[in-house]
Amino acid sequence: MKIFNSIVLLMSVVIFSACAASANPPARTQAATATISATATHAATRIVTPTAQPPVATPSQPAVSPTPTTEATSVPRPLLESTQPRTFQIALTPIVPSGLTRPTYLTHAGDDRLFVVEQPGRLRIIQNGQLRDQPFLDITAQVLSQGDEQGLLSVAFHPDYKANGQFFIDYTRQPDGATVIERYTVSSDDPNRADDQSGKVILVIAQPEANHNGGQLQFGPDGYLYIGMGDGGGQGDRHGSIGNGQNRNALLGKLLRIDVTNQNTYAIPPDNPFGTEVWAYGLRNPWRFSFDRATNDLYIADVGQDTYEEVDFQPAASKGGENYGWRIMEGLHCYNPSQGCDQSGLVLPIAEYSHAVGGCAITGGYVYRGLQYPVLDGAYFFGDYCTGYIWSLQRNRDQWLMTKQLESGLHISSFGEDVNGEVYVVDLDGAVYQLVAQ
Ligand SMILES: [Ca+2]
Repeated sequence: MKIFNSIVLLMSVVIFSACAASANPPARTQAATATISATATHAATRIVTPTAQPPVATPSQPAVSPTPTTEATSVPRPLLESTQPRTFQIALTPIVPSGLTRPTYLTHAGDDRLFVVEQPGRLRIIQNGQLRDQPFLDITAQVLSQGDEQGLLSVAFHPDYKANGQFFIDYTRQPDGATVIERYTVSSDDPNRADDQSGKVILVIAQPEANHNGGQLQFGPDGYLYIGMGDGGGQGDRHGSIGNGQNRNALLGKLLRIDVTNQNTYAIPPDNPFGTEVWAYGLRNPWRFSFDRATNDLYIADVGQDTYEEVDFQPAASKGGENYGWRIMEGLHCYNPSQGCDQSGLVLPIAEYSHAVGGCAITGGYVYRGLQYPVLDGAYFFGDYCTGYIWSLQRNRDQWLMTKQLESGLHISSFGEDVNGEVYVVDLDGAVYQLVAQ
């Protein structure tokens, strides 16, 4: 049993990272049922400006402290005294402390239930704090979930779900691992059961390798379905002469935007920037992205290659077409070529952290817009899969303040929101926590 546990831990450490060789699994010091909390200090908060900068050498960093401290991103920036971040302390309160099988995502359907995605191919419901035994949907037979990054990866309920009962899932299929976007409908007589015969495949995208499948679905404030697609996998976006990220004719390495309302499959919105499904490009593996429900701004967490993890930002007024840089750049640094890369036209991240100080694979989260903790309002929370660190990003005009809030020790596979905007943390080891202010 002990050996088995070790194997599971080793396997789970490399999930979602194509480059986890240098990552060390975090020590699990918290009991699963205990509230995870820490005191964060903010004196060292630094500011990341979104302007393009030439590559900057990373200063040597001290060993990661076992106690949470506020930490700058890896690129040294001047500390701007005039900007004051809101200070707060967060903690994680267990909602479902165990019992989920490799949960990869959490969302809601416009009511008080939480829907949790299990990677092997099930959707589960948490209702009144209890995990229902009966899955909402079970499609394990058609899901390929062998590679660490394969499986059922997310679900998005249609904005008009109450009327049409439609939801959309993103998974890698049997037997070839291609990405499938499929529509299902709730059963006519049970709100806690999907009609498992209602599946309608609307989009299939071939995957050349097992990793970098993206997997996030979100309906935007415009009612269109946004789909995060990884670059197809392997090291360094090696497929094609310029990789997939920079190839605007490929659907890999992109944020896609399609119209699925009143469609048999889908239509391309007339205002997409290139006349195709592509909304934005130059992404490596945008495993998680989200819209700020108050401002409609878009936050994309793009998993890095060997060294840097990044958060990309798209203002609500964007018309699409952004090039977020991969594989020309990894974070704020040239990648291909490794020096002197042409950064013209690229949209650089608003924040990054290095593997040396932060982890191995970024997990994007949400801007807090809930009701319970007004002090958190407007802060974007995200984490790292390998270390379990959780950071906040707060905007002050054109400056972004990144603060490490918590060392959770969890394998953070995702964040999620409920209907009221409260934020949750999903632990791949089988638990769901609510993010709270202390
Ligand atoms: Ca980038």
